Amino acid sequence: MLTCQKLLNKHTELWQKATIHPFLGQCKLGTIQPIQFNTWLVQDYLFVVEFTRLVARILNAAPVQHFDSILGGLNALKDELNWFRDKAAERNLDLSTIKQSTCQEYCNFLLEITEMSYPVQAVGLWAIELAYNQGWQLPGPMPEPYAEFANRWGNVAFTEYVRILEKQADSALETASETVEQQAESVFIQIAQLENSFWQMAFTGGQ
Ligand code: HMH
Repeated sequence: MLTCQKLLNKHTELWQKATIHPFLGQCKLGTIQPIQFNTWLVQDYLFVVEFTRLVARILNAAPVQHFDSILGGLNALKDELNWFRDKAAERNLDLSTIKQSTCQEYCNFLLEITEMSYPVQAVGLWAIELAYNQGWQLPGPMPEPYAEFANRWGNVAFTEYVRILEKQADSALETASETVEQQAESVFIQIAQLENSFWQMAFTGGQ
């Protein structure tokens, strides 16, 4: 039987690339260039808009026992979108800009996930949230102004939320066919690759 932990164990190197990146290392050191940080911030806002739509579609596919956590996640996303708008305003950033190619690719992929069965969607949701939870948590405390960003996804309540998502994905996988297991693994791999490219976008412009 496939579990989230098995995916992490099997794809260690890929997952490290998704969660350990010079972008985060430079936030931790306080040496990230504002233009790079701002590129990430704007593109992540655009991503989170589409991610919120994904979570809404996952709610539609989920068993009622999973509603509490998913509705909690949607509520947190409401706060997060408003927080992104505040952060962008503080930095005089224009959020009505176009998505760079990596961001667009990731958003397109979110649409593909919801065409698959619920166990695959549950694995996808867990992996996307775990990437940010670990990514922002692993470097340890960050200096201002990045501490606030690290804390948003690295805080213990968010870690707990990701654990619940893992349990839900595992329970959905219990009755999954081999085909569905393979789809879940493929989605996990693609998310790991897209997360790595997303960090990289801050440096390359995502072209
Ligand atoms: C690219 N992955 C990306 N952005 C996010 N905000 C999350 C995951 C988690 O919310």
